[in-house]
Amino acid sequence: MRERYKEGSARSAKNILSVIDKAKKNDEAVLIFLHRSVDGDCVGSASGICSIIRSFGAAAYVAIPESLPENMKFLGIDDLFFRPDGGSHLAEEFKISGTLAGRKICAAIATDISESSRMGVCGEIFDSVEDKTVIDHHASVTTRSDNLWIDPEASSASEMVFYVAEQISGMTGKELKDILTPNAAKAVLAGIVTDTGRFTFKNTRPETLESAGLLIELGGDISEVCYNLFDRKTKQKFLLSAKARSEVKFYCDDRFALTVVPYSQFVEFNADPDGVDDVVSAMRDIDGVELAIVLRQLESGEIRGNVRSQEYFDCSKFAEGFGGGGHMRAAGFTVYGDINETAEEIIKRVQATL
Ligand SMILES: [Mn+2]
Repeated sequence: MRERYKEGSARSAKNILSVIDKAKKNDEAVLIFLHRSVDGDCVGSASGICSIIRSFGAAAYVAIPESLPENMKFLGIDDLFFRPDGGSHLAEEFKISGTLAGRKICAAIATDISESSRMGVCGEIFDSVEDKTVIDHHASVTTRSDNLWIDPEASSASEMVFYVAEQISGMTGKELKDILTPNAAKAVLAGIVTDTGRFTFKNTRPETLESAGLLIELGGDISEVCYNLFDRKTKQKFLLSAKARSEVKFYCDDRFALTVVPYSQFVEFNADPDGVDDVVSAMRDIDGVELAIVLRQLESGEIRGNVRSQEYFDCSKFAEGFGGGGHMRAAGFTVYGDINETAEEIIKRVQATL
């Protein structure tokens, strides 16, 4: 059943094994990269790769451009991360000597992203490393490397990483449970759960469920993952989400739903930036709505757009018009400026295309 991923995952597994060899031989470290506005899939896939590399005795860290969202703390994977602007001992050392615990960086592996422009403060580091490997399911690729595995039909980068782990197990004879720790398995499962909307999106294939089943066997607790990533919420988040839903406006004969959440509302409800994460798919699921967009303004002035469609609208292409990207049915972008003017520009562009 997993036949379609065989060639790509085998190639990627060989790349990772050679990176592990190189790191061990020279006592150097591997850095793994993910995208900014971190989500379950980039965290899950990067953690999976980090666990694989460490299980063979090589040094590896996940370079993260922002703090891990509160709803992912339950994963218990804090020890995998290195935040370049985080002020830790590692960050200070890296700033001064470009090393991590005395080791030079010998290779970069990007998961769920291939472009340094979407890695925030970590992008510059990714660009500076010559040996690059990419495992991603986003179609847009600008990074040049022989070691790319891109499969836009895969549900998630995390599912791809699971196949890489399986291949590495087969190639080395090391058992899968010794390659993916229980916490890493849980993180990889969280990645698949996130990008498939708990196995409800069209990207959920039989092999996606099969892999999720194996990850549960390895220690991933599916109800813990779903509860923390989807259902659990603070009172503040609940109230802000209700406010954002009540302010939805409809355009294009009710086929387009938009809600705008200025920073002042996050302050009013004392809610975190992820306070409206659950709103966009709820809007997309309204009968007759093809396209849903949530615009939120963060403390930094950054305006984030989340774009979801039901059947035919190309979210990725639309987000690219604002410097972002993603998938056909789910995409995002970040802009700066006035949130109401941004909303007007969005309405104009949607009216011209939808
Ligand atoms: Mn993804």
